[in-house]
Amino acid sequence: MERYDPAAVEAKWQEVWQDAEAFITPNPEPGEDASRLQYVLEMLPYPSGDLHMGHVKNYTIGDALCHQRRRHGLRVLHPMGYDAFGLPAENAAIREGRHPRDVTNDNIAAIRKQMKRMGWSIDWSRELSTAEPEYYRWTQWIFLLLFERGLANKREAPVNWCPVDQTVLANEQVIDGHCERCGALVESRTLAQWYFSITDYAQRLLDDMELLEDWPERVLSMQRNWIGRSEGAEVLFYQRDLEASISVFTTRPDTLYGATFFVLAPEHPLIATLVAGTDRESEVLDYVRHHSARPEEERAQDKAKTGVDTHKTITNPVTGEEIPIWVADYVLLGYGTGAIMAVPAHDERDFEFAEVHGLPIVPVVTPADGELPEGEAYTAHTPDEVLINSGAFTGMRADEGYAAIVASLEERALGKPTVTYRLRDWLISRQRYWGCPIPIISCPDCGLVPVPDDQLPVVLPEIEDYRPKGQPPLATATDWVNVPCPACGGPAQRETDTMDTFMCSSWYYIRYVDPHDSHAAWERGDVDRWLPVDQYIGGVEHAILHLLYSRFFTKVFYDAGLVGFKEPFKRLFTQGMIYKDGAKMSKSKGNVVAPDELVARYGADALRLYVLFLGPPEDDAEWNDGGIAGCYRFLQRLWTMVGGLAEDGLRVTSSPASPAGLGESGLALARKAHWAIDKSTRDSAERFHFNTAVAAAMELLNETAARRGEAEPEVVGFAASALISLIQPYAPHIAEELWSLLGGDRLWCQPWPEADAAFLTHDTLEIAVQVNGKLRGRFSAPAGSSDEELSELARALPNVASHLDGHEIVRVIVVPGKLVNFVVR
Ligand code: ANZ
Ligand code: ZN
Repeated sequence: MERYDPAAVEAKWQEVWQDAEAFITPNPEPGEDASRLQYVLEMLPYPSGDLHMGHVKNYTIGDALCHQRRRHGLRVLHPMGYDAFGLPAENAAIREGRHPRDVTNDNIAAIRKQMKRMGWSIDWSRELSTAEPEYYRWTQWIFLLLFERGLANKREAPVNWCPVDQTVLANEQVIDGHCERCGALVESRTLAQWYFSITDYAQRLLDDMELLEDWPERVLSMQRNWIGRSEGAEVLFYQRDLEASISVFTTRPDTLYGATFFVLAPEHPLIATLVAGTDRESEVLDYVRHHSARPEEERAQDKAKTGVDTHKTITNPVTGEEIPIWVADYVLLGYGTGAIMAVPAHDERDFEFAEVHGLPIVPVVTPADGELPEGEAYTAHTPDEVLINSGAFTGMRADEGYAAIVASLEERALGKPTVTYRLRDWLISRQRYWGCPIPIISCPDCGLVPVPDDQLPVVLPEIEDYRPKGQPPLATATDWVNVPCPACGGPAQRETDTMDTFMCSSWYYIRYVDPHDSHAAWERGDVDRWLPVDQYIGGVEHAILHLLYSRFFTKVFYDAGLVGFKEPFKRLFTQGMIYKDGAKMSKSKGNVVAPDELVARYGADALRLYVLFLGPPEDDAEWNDGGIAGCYRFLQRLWTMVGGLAEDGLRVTSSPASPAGLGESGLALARKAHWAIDKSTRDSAERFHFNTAVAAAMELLNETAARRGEAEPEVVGFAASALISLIQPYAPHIAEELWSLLGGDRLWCQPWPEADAAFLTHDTLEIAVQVNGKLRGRFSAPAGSSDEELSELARALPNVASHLDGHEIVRVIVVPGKLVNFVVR
């Protein structure tokens, strides 16, 4: 037997698989049994450099599932692609004086090579890159679909502007007021921007969570919070000088009598008119200038409540009183209506503000026992609380008061019940080069005109300098920008913003169905046969935006009759992170373990095995350099043992038909093999606990090695076959090699082994019995006996009974499957 040489074995089988087109999965024929189709998908990588260990874990989990499902007779779609547009490649290109396309394609080439080296069973015929015109032609088509459906709008809005990257940032790219990418302090600017109306879908994004099976609860709740549904009322407050009403959103209309002041967000459009020509104008506008720039997340959490008095008042619609109007940045423009009625007695933020600025505090709700807290807002919602100081509504229970006040406002056309969502429209414009061009032409006469379908794709123009200089880089390509209007033929200009890359990655899972179709983005028939994705696998860092945007797109496609399903990902699995020395493995922490070096040293199989062996895959795991060596040694032992068995003439063997007639050792080994099949199938298929599945295979190796001299050769052959078969999804190369060494063929398409109940149920275990730690007897018990059953059986042994006699049993310690210890006095 030759030495285990992973590099040689792995190269050999990768070639075999490629020649056999083992993992290429054509689309099903129209009549084909759809229950056999499985779409297993891992989130596509962003090609910013090499693959890191997080990718290795992600794709190894997905690959293990694919192998198992194929071997369960399912037809598995397992594609791969690259999320190839985006800032990091562009910034790297600027640094290196290269074209972003070249940087990206080099990275893709490196990643592809690494992926192939890992031996993942990917259908490479479906490979795609979102930065290729072949793909982004359809991203543009989707943009126009949204545009035609009224879901893509251009409007002026204050945006987060990164002065270093010279681009707009989404709210979630602003961390503590700084740019997520470069760390620069973010500024506020007003720009005309493209938005997708995802907010129109807020309620459906909530309701359809019902259709999601097996999504992690924490991801569902993150989505729910992000959407942030709030029920309440809209109330109109009349402002005399403006001769207009300003509307507020409140979740507590029952507290309307306690609204003692009114607050506008600094960006509120009425402020300038309100203070125009007054002696407060310069101070108020000064405040507006300085406070609009602060990111909303920060403002929402802020303790110090800054604000400025406009010296204007507004009428409380129920008390008729004039209450002061303030401008303060704890009120956000983008939520509700951008204005609030402040009820300091019952809202903490308003209370702090009133304290700081000396504004009146009037309690209007009190708990049933009448005790209002001192020096703080009363915000608790107790069931029987009642309204006080509330005119005709005084004495009502708060929930009745709520309904009655809203009804009376509605009667006077001063308010109505409403639902508000925290979710914002999706800002998709980016003022950068390396992205998908927005297929719109702006004409002075016709407005915003879609680029006609036969002129798609709008190909990204070649330009000299990608560096942003205040205007989008595409604006410098004047020959490209200036085009005749498709509607009237007059001079017009192309849109010079590019799209947020989240747009590219929100529909790729559909394109995989037919990635090279040049006539359509997809064919509905094929798509409806494969989708929704049966199992999606990715990092929890994408739990919100990527999934929400993909869900939104799918609903738009559904509404347009382009797909027959409402949710793209039926099941979702989110993997835990890999830590090293207590910190998340990342380039910036300098604690990255590079997959390449490990593969070179131990082989892809050992690395695959190790990332699965780290622990339950949903948990965060600590990297341990010694661990992979352990997995490598296991494979080496397996190699040596199977090599020996092959020399002894053993072949791939199926299970003995029944336990009858087997010797003691053969029976024990056959049982162990069935136990391993049962355990590793259940642990991996039901819970994705590949770690315990691998551990079961390791136990089976030990048992086989120990019993090979005594057990019947067929049983040894069976145990070895089962072992190889079970580790195939994790270490497919060595498994294939050893399988063929035992005379087997194409393990990747052999049926998954089945555990035979006849070998499982009668398992008995030998239990030792101690009294005060001294061994007093042994007995056999069926595996799976409960603690109570075991202690009953133990107590019945004569020698144990005599040692218990006359003593008080203080404690019974049961070590399941091993030991019962009576502690007596
Ligand atoms: C009066 C009131 C009384 C409120 C009370 C609360 C308690 P959620 O539950 O998160 O939806 N609000 C409304 N729009 C706002 C904005 N643009 N910026 C900051 N705060 C805003 O929060 C809804 C409540 O947040 C609303 O109800 C409003 O304050 C405030 F005892 O109105 B409430
Ligand atoms: Zn025109």
